Amino acid sequence: MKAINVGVKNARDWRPEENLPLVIDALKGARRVLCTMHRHPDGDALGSALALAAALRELGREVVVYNPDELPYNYRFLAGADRVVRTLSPDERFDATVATDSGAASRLGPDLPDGARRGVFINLDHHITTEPFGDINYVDPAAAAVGVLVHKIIRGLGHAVSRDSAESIYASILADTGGFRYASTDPESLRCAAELLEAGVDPWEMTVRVYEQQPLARMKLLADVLGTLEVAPGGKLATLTITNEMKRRCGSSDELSDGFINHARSIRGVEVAAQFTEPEENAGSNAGSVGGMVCDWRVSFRSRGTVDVASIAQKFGGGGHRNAAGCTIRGSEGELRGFIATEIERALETLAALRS
Ligand SMILES: [Mn+2]
Repeated sequence: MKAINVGVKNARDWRPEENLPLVIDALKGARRVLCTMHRHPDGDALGSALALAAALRELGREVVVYNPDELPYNYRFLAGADRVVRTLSPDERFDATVATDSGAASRLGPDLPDGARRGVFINLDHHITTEPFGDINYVDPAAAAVGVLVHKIIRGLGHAVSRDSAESIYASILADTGGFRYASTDPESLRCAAELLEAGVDPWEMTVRVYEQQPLARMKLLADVLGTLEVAPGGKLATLTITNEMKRRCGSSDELSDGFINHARSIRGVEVAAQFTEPEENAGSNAGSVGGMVCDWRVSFRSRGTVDVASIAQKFGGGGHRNAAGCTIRGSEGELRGFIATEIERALETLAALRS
């Protein structure tokens, strides 16, 4: 995900080609390395960290990978995922600490060692909004995934990319390009992927592991959630609803509903998809009256690209990116649908006025 630059005024000022050799030098001189990533990691954060960790271990370095949270179920097969530690003891010392895909130091885990104990702090990222929190900031907003940066680092270390590293890099690219479908897909990520196949990655095996090992509970929940699909008058807004009752019935949790909203966005004519999720703490208070249930709905938005959903989310006290944003709105589903459809009409009218 990419958004507006707060770290550096001009994306070019990150000077990735000047920072890459600094990272390589720092890692060449490091014996003990900590790899970490943003909390609640996605496929890019985890895949890029595991790829670098595997390569450094192959080069004889002692590597610890740390993240305090549950790893995404569909990336736990990656080599080294079973060795990720959830806590770090306060007396651990490293020669270098590498953070992948993190955006801000505040998104790292609570056990991150302090300045003296973490060694050279290396920030690997492609968020345009990232903060330059590292001693070295290798940030390339043009990169499709942080895995692409890790690929360059491993080659810069003079090391052949192993199959373990290649699979983790490939997973990171799959995650951030939506399987080579999003606008982030570019010649560089496809060239990188080609080299990963040469290093032994089996694309169908990766597809199966990442996309086709879904828990049955997730499919049952999807069936229930698709049953709530509504297209607002005008056809530009499609909504889905997830209640606690549905999750209970399917034996499912929030993490298993990841990506459902894309089904709503994929309908012809729909510009914006919104997903209404009942807050967990709402337990049972309105059970049985889904249609009219009033609560503080967690609302996620996905846009096809024309409407800026970050600005709609901001009107309701939330935020996010142009094509993916979120907020909380109190009301019934019908009311929410009305509020949001009005905002979308307004946004489309403004755009039409600008064009004419
Ligand atoms: Mn990423």
